[in-house]
Amino acid sequence: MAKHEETPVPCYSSLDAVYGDGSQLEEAKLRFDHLKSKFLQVFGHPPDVFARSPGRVNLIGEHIDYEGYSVLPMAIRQDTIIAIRKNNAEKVLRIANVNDKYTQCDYPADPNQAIDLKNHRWGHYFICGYKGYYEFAKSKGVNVGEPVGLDVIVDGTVPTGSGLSSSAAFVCSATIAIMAAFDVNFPKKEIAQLTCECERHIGTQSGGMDQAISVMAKTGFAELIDFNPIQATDVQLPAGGTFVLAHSLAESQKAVTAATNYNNRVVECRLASILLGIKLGMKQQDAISNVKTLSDVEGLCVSFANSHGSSDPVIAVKEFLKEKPYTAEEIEEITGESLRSIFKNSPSSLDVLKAAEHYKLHQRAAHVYSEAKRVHAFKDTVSSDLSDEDKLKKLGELMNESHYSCSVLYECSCPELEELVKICRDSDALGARLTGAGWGGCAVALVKEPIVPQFILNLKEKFYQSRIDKGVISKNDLGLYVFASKPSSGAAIFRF
Ligand code: NG1
Ligand code: MG
Repeated sequence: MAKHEETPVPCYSSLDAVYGDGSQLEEAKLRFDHLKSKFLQVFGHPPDVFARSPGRVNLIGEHIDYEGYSVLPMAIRQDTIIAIRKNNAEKVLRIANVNDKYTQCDYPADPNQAIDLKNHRWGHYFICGYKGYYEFAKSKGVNVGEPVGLDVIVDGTVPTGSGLSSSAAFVCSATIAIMAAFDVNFPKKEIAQLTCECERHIGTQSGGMDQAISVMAKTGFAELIDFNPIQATDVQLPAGGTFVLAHSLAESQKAVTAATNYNNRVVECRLASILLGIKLGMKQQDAISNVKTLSDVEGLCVSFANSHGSSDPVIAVKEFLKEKPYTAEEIEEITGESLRSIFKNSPSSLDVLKAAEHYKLHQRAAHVYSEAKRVHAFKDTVSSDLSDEDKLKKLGELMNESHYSCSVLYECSCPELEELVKICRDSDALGARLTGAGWGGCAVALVKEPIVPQFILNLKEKFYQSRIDKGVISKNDLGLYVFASKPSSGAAIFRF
């Protein structure tokens, strides 16, 4: 039997294969019916095919996917569904949304178009998938023919800016819908790779976690995702624990703040790895040309640690990267080359250099290496012969350590997340941490199953009530901001 990730995205003729047979199925039926009737209303003909791809919660392994390290997310039930149909009459991509907040975006049917990053629009994420499809199909020798128009309607239930990857759910769903409209399909792991690359057209230098889990998830399992090449290993979580997601209500607009937040950290990691490479004996030019990520120099760091009786790469970080932030000049003195020249081929990195005052290389590298270890400790704990109770306790501790590292070393938390994580712990969570990129968005807490209702009530009382009183959110929407989540299934195509 072919491995799960080698098989193409499944195509179903009914919704129950993905949405089960309970209340979720009823809800899904209503959404798909609404999508269909809205399509008819907007475009005057019915859609041809549908696609869906879910959001995700990352359980552990934050800000390390783009450094080449494994992460451990699970898909959530919230997803992006898309209805699509080719339109041979006009060479236009018409992208509408069931939510009036998102007005229709039209783009030319041109796979080579540039995305206008200075004017961010929601439809840009669809264009990422559109460009990605063509780039990939051409590389596979598919005869793509002349571009045609596409009529598209989108319905997303993953809250935006919440660290639950609404963006990847949209990009993956778009890519798969486009493929289905053109009657082609590829192995899931290739789609995971192509969607990871094409989401970068939006201007963030993301890793591949979100797209990989969105495309490859399986009901009932979290997945250990490895990169280079992308691979997914099922992780069966211990019984008796539930992951509760809670929104800090601070929205992180990653596409807009990339230069100071997300891409800044990618640049800092690159600089940290180049400096480590040089300090550990590489020639300046070799390090600059060949070292892209901290995982590229881990071997050197570990050899150094070994010579000091340890295998922990953080020992090398402590020895060779000073704790005080580096100025650009200090780094240039070590590399022998200007930062502008090192990053000359990456416009989004040049934006980072313009905005940065200094670079905290020690802290960023210490986070990445220690977080990579925690992912494996998490996986090893799950498969150990500890009792379920002891496993859950240990997983909670690892989540707490991960949060500390994100907050203190990587500085990707925010006051609202700190408050929320503290309330989760005070409400007897086994562990709690920010999830996703951070700077806002959600926290994830591991909670013993029997106390989940009381836990959620506590959060309502201690975190959300004051925000309801101030009119920040409505009481009726609370279920959208705090909920328990089970590992859900990955991307799918529907032809009814
Ligand atoms: P979110 O939380 O969806 O913005 C981002 C990146 C991931 C990963 C995490 C941090 C994208 C599409 N996703 O996720 O690849 O780096 O941050 O662990 O940029
Ligand atoms: Mg995202």
